[in-house]
Amino acid sequence: MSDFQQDKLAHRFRQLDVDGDGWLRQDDLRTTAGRLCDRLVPAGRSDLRAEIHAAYDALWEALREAAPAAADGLSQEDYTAAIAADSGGFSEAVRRIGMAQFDALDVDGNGVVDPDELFRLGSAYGLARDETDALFARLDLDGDGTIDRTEWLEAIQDFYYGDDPESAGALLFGRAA
Ligand SMILES: [Ca+2]
Ligand SMILES: [Ca+2]
Repeated sequence: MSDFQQDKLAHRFRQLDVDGDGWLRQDDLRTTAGRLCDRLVPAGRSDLRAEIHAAYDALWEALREAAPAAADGLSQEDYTAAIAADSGGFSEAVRRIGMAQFDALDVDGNGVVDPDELFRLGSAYGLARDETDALFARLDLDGDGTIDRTEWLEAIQDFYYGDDPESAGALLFGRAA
């Protein structure tokens, strides 16, 4: 794993370690899932809330499986090592979270995310319209003016496993999530 990848995961670890005690525990992930739901899931979509919580529980199980020596919490080193050693459970849980995020983002349910829908998410995280529009342009890999499910999942995958600082995935969790 490159220094750039390690830095990205260290940054993500600090975001996920909500209480900031240096240990990632299931409580941290449950808080993260709850905040994501509050910011993203439209009213009346309790099915999506449940799916996001279930997917974060699956993420925790996958991390625990990949870091068997860790007790009830993972250090930053444990977290990075668990992702590197993952046998598939982590990437599957990340994909599951990404799918649920996409469904929550796609407020009008037309199967693609448009710039307004991305801004709705970004503004909940304090991003300005020009920032979410710039992110949108990078996420829209084929340039057709919408983000489809494949493009969204590719960016998330790229965040965890990619090595290109200029990619959309590298920016995804910068300030946006
Ligand atoms: Ca849409
Ligand atoms: Ca597109």
